[in-house]
Amino acid sequence: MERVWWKEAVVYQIYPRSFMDSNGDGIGDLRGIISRLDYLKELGVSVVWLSPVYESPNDDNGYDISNYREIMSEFGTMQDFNEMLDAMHERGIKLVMDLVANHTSDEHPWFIESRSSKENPYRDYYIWREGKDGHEPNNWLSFFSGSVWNYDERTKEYYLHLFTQKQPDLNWGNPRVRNEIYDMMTFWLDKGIDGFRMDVINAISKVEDLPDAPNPTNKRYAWGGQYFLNGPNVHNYLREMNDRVLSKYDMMTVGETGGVSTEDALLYVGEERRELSMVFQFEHVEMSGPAGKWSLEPWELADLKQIMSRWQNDLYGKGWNSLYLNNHDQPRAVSRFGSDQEYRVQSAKMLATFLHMQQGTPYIYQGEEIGMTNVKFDRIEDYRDVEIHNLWKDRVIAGGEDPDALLHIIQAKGRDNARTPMQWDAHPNAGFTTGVPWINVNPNYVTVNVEESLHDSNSVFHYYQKLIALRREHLIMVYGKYDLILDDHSEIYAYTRTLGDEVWLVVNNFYGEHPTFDLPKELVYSTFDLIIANYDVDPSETPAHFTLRPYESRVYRLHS
Ligand code: TEU
Ligand code: CA
Repeated sequence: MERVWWKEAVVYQIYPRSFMDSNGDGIGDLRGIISRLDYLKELGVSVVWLSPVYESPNDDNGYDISNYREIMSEFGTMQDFNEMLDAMHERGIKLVMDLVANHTSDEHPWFIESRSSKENPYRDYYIWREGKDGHEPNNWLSFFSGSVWNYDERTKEYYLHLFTQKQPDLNWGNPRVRNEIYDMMTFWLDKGIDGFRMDVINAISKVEDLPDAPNPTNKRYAWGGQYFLNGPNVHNYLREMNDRVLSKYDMMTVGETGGVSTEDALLYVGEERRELSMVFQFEHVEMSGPAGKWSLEPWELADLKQIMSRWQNDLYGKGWNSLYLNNHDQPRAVSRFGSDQEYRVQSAKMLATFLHMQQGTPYIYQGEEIGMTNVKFDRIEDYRDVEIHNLWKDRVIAGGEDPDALLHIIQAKGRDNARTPMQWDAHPNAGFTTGVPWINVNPNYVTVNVEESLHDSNSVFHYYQKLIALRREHLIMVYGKYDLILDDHSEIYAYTRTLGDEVWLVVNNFYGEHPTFDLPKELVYSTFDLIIANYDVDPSETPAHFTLRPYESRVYRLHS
């Protein structure tokens, strides 16, 4: 595979509202980010992905943009932005911005024009339809509960919104819309940013006639993803975007693409396709069984192996993977895939090893590098996420479901798990703010925090630092071929990486027991060295046979 900087990078995601507050208003901001760049440099990451910082009424925390060319006033000014970008570049850190172009805010001037009359020149910037027999134009279910349609009194038509009512979908079929987006991208790239993370980019092309979705269980609304995910023109639009914008810069792109198979993904990231650098696939964060996201069904190690290995194998030599276990939309990785109790530190390190040793660009979500955990708020009022509140209205207030049962699920799966303030130190509010934080801090900040992690040479932080440093030294971590071993083992997830005549063996214990590892016979070696491990390893033990401790991880280099 061709060597490129973004394949060799480690990306750190900042959710600005919750990262660092510089002025005591309880909301993270750009000057707060600037004040913590030395921390990121110490960690060693080479790229920051910054969740949206554009002007927004914050119905969905910045994923509802009312002006693409201004900074949200709560976050600072364009001058702060310019300073932040320079400060990152001075430290050798590149900046990837969030591109939210499937929809805007309903407070964007384009939408204000669009809804004002059917004849307005901006009418066709959005997707408007007449009702059908006094109902919505079709039965599609929104990502955030209820219909995707909202009736607008003024012109007596409905507009489409896959997310909240305040996030109307842009009409990408209109070439004027596409030109506006390309110009806006050029504006930011000319400022010197290094790439885009593209929000729900595989939803920008809807099928022309917007048919009803199949509705076997006869609910009021039904999932219509097949009519808007990976739609008929999505690749034409991305090629056009690539020709007009992306190809002109040395940049990276990562498309957020829920619902893609590996075959679909290769159409976005195939090396010859001239579309995107990589995509975020969702299969491993959607393992929870038929009831979907809002269920407590446990995930299975066998499924995780099968999914991750399929992505490793199917993209190998053809297109690039991204690697992530959590982000601002997902529960905390250590709570979900590891253990956030007795073995928090060990399991956080194990998960990091498991992920960073695979092929692809790893993404670290803020706080993951110190093993931050899920939070449990006891009252629905303490949650802030619009998705959670819409769900609550739909299922408890309108639907009469048991509030305690739903709260329990929200505590495990809700997006606010990822959005509590970054835990900097043991001062009140975790050192995030001197004021009242916009969302409560996780009470475990007293022990789980950056300051503590920096002092402890055995911390999760120092383990991440080592993994990131290893990637800079060893091309095998980036370009080596992945092969799953011990496929059927119920507790161990093990694999090898191979580059030329170099072989690395990666062994991860996903549970709190003491399984034994036996090296498959075909893997012969004469000498070995230990690359990294999350426990002290007895030097007399060999990679041929050993017993693992709870959540233990080891990486060996095998010499033939
Ligand atoms: O997310 C899109 C998406 O489909 C999911 O990640 C979704 O938010 C999640 O599964 C709901 O549980 C992107 C952003 O990452 C998210 O924060 C925004 O809310 C959404 O788009 C709308 O812009
Ligand atoms: Ca602030």
